[in-house]
Formats: sequence, structure tokens, C-alpha cells
Amino acid sequence: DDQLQPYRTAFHFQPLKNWMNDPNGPMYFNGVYHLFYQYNPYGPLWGNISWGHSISYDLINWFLLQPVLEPNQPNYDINGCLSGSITILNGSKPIILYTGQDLNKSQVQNIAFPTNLSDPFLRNWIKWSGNPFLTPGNDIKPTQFRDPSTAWMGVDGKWRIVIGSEIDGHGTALLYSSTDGINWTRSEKPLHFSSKTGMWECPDFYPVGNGGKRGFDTSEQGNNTMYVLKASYNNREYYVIGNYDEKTDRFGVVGNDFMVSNTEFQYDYGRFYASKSFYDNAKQRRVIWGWVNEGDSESDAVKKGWSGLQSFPRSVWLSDTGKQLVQWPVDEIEKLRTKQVNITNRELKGGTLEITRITASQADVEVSFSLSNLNKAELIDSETVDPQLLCAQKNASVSGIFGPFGLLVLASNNFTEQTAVFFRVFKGPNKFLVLMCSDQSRSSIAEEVDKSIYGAFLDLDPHHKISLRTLIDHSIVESFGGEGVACMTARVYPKLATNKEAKLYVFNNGTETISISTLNAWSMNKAQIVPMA
Ligand code: DQQ
Repeated sequence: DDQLQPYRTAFHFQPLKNWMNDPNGPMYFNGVYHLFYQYNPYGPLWGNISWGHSISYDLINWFLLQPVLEPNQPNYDINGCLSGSITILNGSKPIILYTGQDLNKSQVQNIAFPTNLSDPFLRNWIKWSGNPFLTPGNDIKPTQFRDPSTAWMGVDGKWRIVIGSEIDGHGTALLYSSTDGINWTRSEKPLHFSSKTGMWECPDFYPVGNGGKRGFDTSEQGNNTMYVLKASYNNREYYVIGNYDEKTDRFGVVGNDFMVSNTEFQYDYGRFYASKSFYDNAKQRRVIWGWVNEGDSESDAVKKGWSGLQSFPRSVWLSDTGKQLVQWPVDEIEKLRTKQVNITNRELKGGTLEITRITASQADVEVSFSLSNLNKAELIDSETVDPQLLCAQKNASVSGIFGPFGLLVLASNNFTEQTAVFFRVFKGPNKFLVLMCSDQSRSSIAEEVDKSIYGAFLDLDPHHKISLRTLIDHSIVESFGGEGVACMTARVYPKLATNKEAKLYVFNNGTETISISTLNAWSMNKAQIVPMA
């Protein structure tokens, strides 16, 4: 199986076959984690969009269940049960709000209820007889009205949701309110919009905050929290942080507002889209899932019989600076770790250091580097350069002073294939800049696969350690830089560096010696993702 399907993952969620895209309605309810997703039960390409369903007790091992929503209602979802969210009303009654495409491909909003609340897995859901509960207003194009968020309750006892849209060419989070969670009216003003972007998909809105990693339920009040608004556009997940006044429903951004640029905050600077978060009451944390799509062709998808992964679930919280988010794989991942390799205080002058004795195609690697003599760093004259472009110009093969240094993953003999996740340190006019890159340009000898290079600047001082954590799982390389201040996910399709042929290295292609403070790498066991008997 591994030989025939070298790109299937061991610990990233995927169904047994067929197409999957956005995560939908994740929740923790009565001791069970639920993950729904955009799913084509009949093939490996987008179509027949249903809500697939899986459940778990630990976010690692999953039981695959039957889809809960299928497109079969001419007047509200026959052309697809598109994305949506779950809200647990009064702490006890989960409801699905989702977008349907009707016979005319108009997007409308629908509700579904679990048929049997005493079924611990909530296997069956019924669409509401009153669907659709919302149709687009006159100012909204019928194809630009989708992806209702989880609801939150304001101080007035009313529920609110946002829905993704575009008005007058501007990305918009439409705001609706309701007394019962079922009948909704549009507020005159949207929660937020931006004149610098187009259509927003999958808006997410939730409290974060005031120090520490604790998460909050969307309806929790009085914790003096900040709020995150996330919107999906331009193939990326942009977020802003701001203040939300529950009395007036005003959201005010602190810092940069939404636009299309690589210097704005994104959940992930690589392949990661249409994400959805939920509050995990068991561990008082907020967890994000994101769709990681394929970088190979449709004919490859047909050959493989499947398309699409979910990211590893990530805890998310506000950084100590209060200016950005931090994300980190949920701790449960440690259950899968086996065969640890450890290195401490090792100088790396230049070249590579192979990390042997681990399964390099299926691994979790944490490494931190320390640098000295930073005054020798390469000068850079602008602090506003596009980091992704910089990573492409100065890819892993271009030697610098401090860097490139980092990991070479899924590497084949003689490095014919390699994916390089690395850093460079520059000295700008006012501060040091730490660049993080994920360079896929040599990831495969196959020509027809995407090999884009990704990049971001990390908000950290290089006088401290620079850390990198990378989850390697056959065809996905999911990296967390600077303890999670920047994430970068790539899909790769090696032809040579598959399964046991894959190797892992630490490398330094800069002229300055660096030091590996610590490195811990683990082979990872395979998660159990099986149909429920
Ligand atoms: N995917 C869904 C839409 C959403 C888009 C359709 C984002 O609801 O806007 O499968 O990837």
C-alpha cells in the first residue's frame, strides 16, 4: 500500500478515498470530537458536495462515518451542501448552519439538526423544514453569499453570525442576529469589510486572550479579551486582531487591516485554506483545522483516487506581544511519537548533518538554533520587502552569511530531491529581520507538480534562539517557526525520497557557523483512521 500510495499520510486526517476540501462544523460535544468536511462521496474531484463526518476521542485517531448532509433539495441545496459551522445552543443542542446551492446555483443558508441527541456520535441529521432560512439580499450577488460562522451570544441575549460575501467589490463579513438561533435578521452594518480585497469566504470570529494559551467559547463574555476576525481570499487565510464592543456590535481593528499582501498576518504562509476553529471545552483551548489542497494535477488525483488533506489540528492563542497569533500542533500528537533522536549543542560550520535512526518520511522534528556575532549579518535596505519573493530569489541553494540554515526533509540520495525549510537573518535599517522559507523547488523530479516557494518574516529577536518544528508526513510538510508565530505548510510529491528512501538533514549553507542548541526528532506511528463498524 505504501508503495502504491506513497503520498497518503500517516497522521494527517484524510478519508479512505475521494475528494475532500474545507473543514466544516468542528466541535467537541459530550466527550467526542466531531469533524465534518466538504466531501465528494463519488470521486476524487470537486463535486456532489456533501458533509463528510468523522469522530474522535483524541483528535488523532478517527472513525469515519456516513456523510450527514447530501445535496438533494432543489429549492435549497441540490447543487452542493457548501461550508458552514456548528453552534451548540444553550450548551446542549448542536445545530448546523450551512450554505446550499439551489437549482439556479443561488447560495442560500440552511439549518440541520441532529435527529437523536442520545446517539453519542450524532450520526444522523435532518434538514429543517423551514429551509432556506436566508436568501441573498438585493445588494448581494447570488453566488457571493456563503459560509455562515459559529454563532456567538451578545450581552442582549441575541445570537449573532457572520456570513462571507462581497459588496460593491469589497470583501465583507455580513452580520445577522437571532433570538432563537433559527430565525435570523441582517444587521444594517456588516461586522467588517475591506475595500482592498475581493470576496471573503469562511469568515471566523472568536475571542482570544489576555495572556496565556487559554481559549474561549465564542459566547464567553467579560474576560477582557481581544477578538480575531479571519477571512479566506486570495488562496490564503488572513486575520486581524481587534476590539469588539458587544453592545454596539462594533469591531475595531488594532494594527493592519485586511489587504492582499504577503506582509499581512496569515494563519499559514503556504497551502492552508478555508480554516475553521472551535472551542474545546475539555482542554479550554481553541483549535483550528485548515484544508491543505493538492499541488499535483487532476489526472494525478484520478490516479490516486483521492484529493485533499486537513492540516494537523492546531491550538491557537494570542502571543505575549498581543499583536499576533501563535499556533502549535495539539499536544495529543505526542502519543504518536516513537524512536526519539536527540542532539544538543552541536556546531554546524557549513554543509549537512544527517539525522539517522528515524523514519524520515513520517516524523516530528523540533530544532532550535543559536547564532553569535550577529553584527556580521547581511544588510538589507528595506524592511518592507515581500518575504515570499525574497525566499524565491534566495532559495536554499543560495549561500548567505547567516543562513540558509534549517532542515532538509524528504531528501533523496545525493539530494536530487529535497524540501528545504530554513531561516536567514538580515540586518535592516532599524532591526534584525528573521526570514523563514519553505523551498519546494527541488521537492520532486516530477515536472507537473507545484513547487512554489513560501516565505514570511518572524517577529523575533535573533539574539534569542530561533526554533523550527516540522511535521513530515509523506506528502505534507507542515512547519512552525519561532515557536509558532509563523506557520508554513507545503505539499510535495517526491518520486525518489518516498517511504524508507527519504532522509532528514540539518543544513547550514551560510558562511557563519551556527549552533544547534537542541534537536529532538521522533518517528511517528500511524494514526488509526477507520470506518466505524
Ligand atoms: N469551499 C466551499 C465554499 C467555500 C469554499 C465549497 C472555500 O462554501 O466558500 O466547497 O474553499
